[in-house]
Amino acid sequence: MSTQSRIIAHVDLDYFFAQVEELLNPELVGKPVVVCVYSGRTAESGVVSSATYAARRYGVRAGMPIARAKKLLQGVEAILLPLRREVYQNFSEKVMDTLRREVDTVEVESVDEAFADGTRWTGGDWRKAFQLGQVIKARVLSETGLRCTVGIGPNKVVAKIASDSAKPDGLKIVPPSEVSSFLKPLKCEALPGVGPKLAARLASIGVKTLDQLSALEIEPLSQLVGHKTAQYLRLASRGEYEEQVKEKKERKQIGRIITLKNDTREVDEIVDQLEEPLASLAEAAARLGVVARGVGIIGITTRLETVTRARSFDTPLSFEELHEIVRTLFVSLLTELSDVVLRRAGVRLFALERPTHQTRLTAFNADKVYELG
Ligand code: DCP
Ligand code: CA
Ligand code: CA
Repeated sequence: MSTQSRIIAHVDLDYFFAQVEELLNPELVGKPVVVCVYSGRTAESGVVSSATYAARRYGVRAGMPIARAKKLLQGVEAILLPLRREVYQNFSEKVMDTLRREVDTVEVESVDEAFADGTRWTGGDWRKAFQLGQVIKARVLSETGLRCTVGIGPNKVVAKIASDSAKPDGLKIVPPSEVSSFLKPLKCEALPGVGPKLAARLASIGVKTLDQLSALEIEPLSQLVGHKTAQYLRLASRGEYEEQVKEKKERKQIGRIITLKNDTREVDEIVDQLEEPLASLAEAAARLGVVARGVGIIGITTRLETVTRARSFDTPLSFEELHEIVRTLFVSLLTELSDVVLRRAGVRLFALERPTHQTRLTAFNADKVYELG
């Protein structure tokens, strides 16, 4: 199949972190909700991570200091929430799995974005592109409760710009015949990878739109921004930057850590409390479609020191084996460190790999994952 006929979708979750908070607490719907990363230095220090559209109406934006957001929202009934990364990560993984069930190749771009190659799904027929977008949006909504915006184009750059242009809850199709007219009027910043600095540099030679950028000769552009960037800008501004949608490398490890009910060095007590985190890890591994050949433990002592032990094996471990190894590791750790009392304890799985003969994630379920391969 020629590169011209690819049909690529870019999926971007709407006001992602804030939308998850809304989803988990329906009372927040429609209100100005601001998810904040508190740096912990003072009660107010930190930045805005994500804001609902109701909050954006007052000028609140991601990356803005919390104090500034508070000022903008003075007198408004706004809700500021601390970031819960694990919660959003879980939703993110659910969304990615939903996409993987629908199309062949999914490239996770960030916690709230992915490219999906819909060439096979549509049979390369642009008349089916809209339907693809609708199906993606409907599946993501029904399986996770989240709304997203989908952009579809003949390559990743066009698809990404299309979704940016259609937020929120949008669907924008840019077939090959419309690429040029879609891109031309846009500002240079619309291109992925063009930030304020690069845009300012381009503006210094009078280049503000993609139309102007695409008309520029490669030589003066290279002198201004360097050869590599110039080549990207030239192709991307014409909608001709082709890069395959590729599944990224697996996550290297996954882990869970808990604060123990009370400080202890009793192995039974510790392992009992790690039961649930271990099960949740097994589930996460299942969701990722991987098995683990390595397991490690971590302890934070009452003196706030970190102590760890780990073992790896030649073959993937069953859930029972994991359990056993975790216990053994804690026994040896606490025997060796006879004066240590633990405040927190955790488990991590590493050497994650896809089991052989297993191509579809949907074929896994949490109970069986460690028996495969
Ligand atoms: N994020 C962050 N800090 C930033 C930008 C983003 O912590 N400066 C996080 C929070 C966002 C998530 O990444 O929810 C995704 O980033 P987006 O830029 O896609 O922003 P949103 O999803 O929040 O909004 P939009 O609806 O505009 O996509
Ligand atoms: Ca995004
Ligand atoms: Ca987003």
